[in-house]
Amino acid sequence: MSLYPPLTQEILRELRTYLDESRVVTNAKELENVSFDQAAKSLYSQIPEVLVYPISTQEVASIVKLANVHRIPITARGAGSGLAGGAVPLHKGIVIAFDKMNRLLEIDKNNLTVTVEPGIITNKINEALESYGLYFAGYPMSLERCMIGGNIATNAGGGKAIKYGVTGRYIVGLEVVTATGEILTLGGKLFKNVTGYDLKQLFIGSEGTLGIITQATIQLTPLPKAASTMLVWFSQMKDAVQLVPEILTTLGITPTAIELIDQTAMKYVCEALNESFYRPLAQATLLIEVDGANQAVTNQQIQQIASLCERHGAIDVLVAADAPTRERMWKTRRSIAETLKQHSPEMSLEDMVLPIHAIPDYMPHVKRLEDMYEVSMPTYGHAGDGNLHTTLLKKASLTDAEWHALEAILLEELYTVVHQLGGKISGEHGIGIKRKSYFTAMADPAELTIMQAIKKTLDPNNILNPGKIFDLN
Ligand code: LAC
Ligand code: ZN
Repeated sequence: MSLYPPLTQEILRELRTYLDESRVVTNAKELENVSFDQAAKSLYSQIPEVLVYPISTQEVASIVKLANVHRIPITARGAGSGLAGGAVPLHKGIVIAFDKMNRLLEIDKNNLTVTVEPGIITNKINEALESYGLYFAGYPMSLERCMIGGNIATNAGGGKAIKYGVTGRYIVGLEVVTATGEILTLGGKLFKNVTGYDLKQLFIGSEGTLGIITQATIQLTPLPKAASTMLVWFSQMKDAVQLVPEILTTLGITPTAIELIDQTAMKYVCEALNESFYRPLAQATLLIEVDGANQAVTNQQIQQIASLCERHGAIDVLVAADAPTRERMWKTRRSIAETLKQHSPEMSLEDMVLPIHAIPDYMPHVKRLEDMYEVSMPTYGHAGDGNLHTTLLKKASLTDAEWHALEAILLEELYTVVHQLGGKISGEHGIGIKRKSYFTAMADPAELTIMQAIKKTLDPNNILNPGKIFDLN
């Protein structure tokens, strides 16, 4: 039995008084399109009762007020590029899609900010800023597809977090519609603000469970004038991962990125892209980048890092000689998730985060579990900030049901290792539905109780993305 009442014709009629007919959608095909995200569809999907496309904050507020009165669940949706089932309307109800709230409202060069609506594709923000010599540095790897609202709702991270941090660091102002339909304006064009509790930060990364983001002001960073990028191949995985903290601590250089790609991930992605970066003798490859104001300096820094790598077991180094080669290196890295999904649509793409010094202790466990259960779990990711994408690929010989049973065992094992090494089960994709049971089992009970109390206070009828992150008792 559903915990929520059905969405009646009367509620639909009311919605159509706020939004024109064409933006209140009930046709089966379109509802199906928003029933899942990038988490395995066979496990995580649900068809909502209605899909709405607001064009203003006022419209969002009206929809939420109505839903709150009738206790109808609401799931806010960006591009549906999330990986934890966060955008799945688990309890049906209303999906609010932000495709039509996608304007770039203001570039304020003098205050180093840009103000946007949530439905803008993240990369479009940076494209618009390029001629100003500015950019939003916290963008995630899926920047060509994802929307900024989803990035904020998940506090998404990316490949340059060592130097630049993640989304939340750059969100200085936020407009949020609360569960009762109030419009909150938090922060502003301010790079510091300790005026009361930092409510803005509470909404960032709350996966749509505490409020709905309708506008954001983003702090900008000067676009670096130079960057140097290289691939470094290691015959031994342990040499590559042991080197990561060394690179960060011994040279006095903060790289922009230190990305890890293991042998299987590199092989598959190079085959898919027809790219030449695969080396059969290399268990691991690091993609390392430094950026700065001057090409001579970044070149010299990348050479220093290359020498350190060569002294510690690197078997080959390729420094990108030009921008197209740099882009080929990054494209290779960015394309791994999609490539592995092609191999195994039922894959489980993980994003555990560890203290960087614990990565060498983590990797042998992946190998141990691969051998023990005869599965392939390519591991790649943001080694420089400890955030790894171990990806559980479905064994072809298993049925979906058998695979999902094995997947649960593997996840339990991996998450236990991560926990024991001082890590957390999600560094950038969030808990959503997918990790809810693991998160609630592993969380400190006192921490979980506070989170649940916050949810109950801000969303007394539990209408905002219910059933995500944790359940309420
Ligand atoms: C990446 C996504 C999967 O790093 O987070 O490619
Ligand atoms: Zn990632």
